[in-house]
Amino acid sequence: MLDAEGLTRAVLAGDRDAAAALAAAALAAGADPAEILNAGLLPGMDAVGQRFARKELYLGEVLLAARAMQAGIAVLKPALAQAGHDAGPKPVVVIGTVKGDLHDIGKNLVTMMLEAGGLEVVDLGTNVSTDRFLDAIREHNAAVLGLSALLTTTMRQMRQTIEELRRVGAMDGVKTVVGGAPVTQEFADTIGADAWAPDAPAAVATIKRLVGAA
Ligand code: B12
Repeated sequence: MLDAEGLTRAVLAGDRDAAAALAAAALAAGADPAEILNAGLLPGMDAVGQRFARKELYLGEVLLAARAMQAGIAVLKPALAQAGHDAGPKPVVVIGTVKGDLHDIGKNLVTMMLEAGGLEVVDLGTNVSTDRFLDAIREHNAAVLGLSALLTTTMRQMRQTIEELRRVGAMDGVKTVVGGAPVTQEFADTIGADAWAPDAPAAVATIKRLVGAA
């Protein structure tokens, strides 16, 4: 059975063991992994964000909540990724959270869902410099570059990264997609990104459209 409220509470309480156990129990009972994520784990992180904004939580509590969320996601990962196993070469998406920014929960979700959607993803992690993006694009012959930013300050880094990669000629034939809570379509347009997506399912649809795989 899917105990969505229990999962939400586990994230809010920063209880890693409960988040993992409830996610595993829901999977074992046949619940849809996307439903476990969307109805159980994500509302917990939303509530954490709202309470942090109202100064009802300390940063340490947010970190614990993030760890609980990641423990739940780790349990779901194999089930979420199961769909992505067809044969043949897959377009490569290089993704990372831009320099100065350590938030990675949303980017990890996007990565997971892209893999589940049959794309190959090279995830560079967080605090990724333009040089590291450049090396990875070249090494893996990327079709798409995905940039994530959660801070209004690091959104600016997205522009710098895109401009620098274009300046050195690394972006010919490479599409850029940007995302993260403060990032909007309007911002994506102003920094010359090819696309923006508000969440992980939309990121999959958008990237598949860009690489002609939809
Ligand atoms: C968890 C969290 C943390 C954790 C991060 C843990 C981790 N491993 O990620 C910790 C505690 C470390 C942290 C630290 C900080 N944080 Co913080 N954090 C959050 C919080 C509560 C949740 C973020 C989250 O994970 N959301 C859940 C995920 C699933 O959503 P998401 O990231 O938006 O991702 C979805 C979409 O945006 C999209 N997406 C994401 N990336 C991409 C990429 C592409 C290519 C595409 C297409 C789509 C896409 O798809 C995702 C899935 O659906 C937010 C509040 C909030 N509501 O956003 C604050 C928040 C982002 N943090 C904030 C701040 C201020 C900080 C700190 C500066 C605090 C401090 N004083 O030190 C530090 C900065 C550290 C750093 N240098 O990065 C502020 C930012 C304010 C601002 N205007 O910039 C926020 C908004 C909180 C607030 N209300 O004040 N934080």
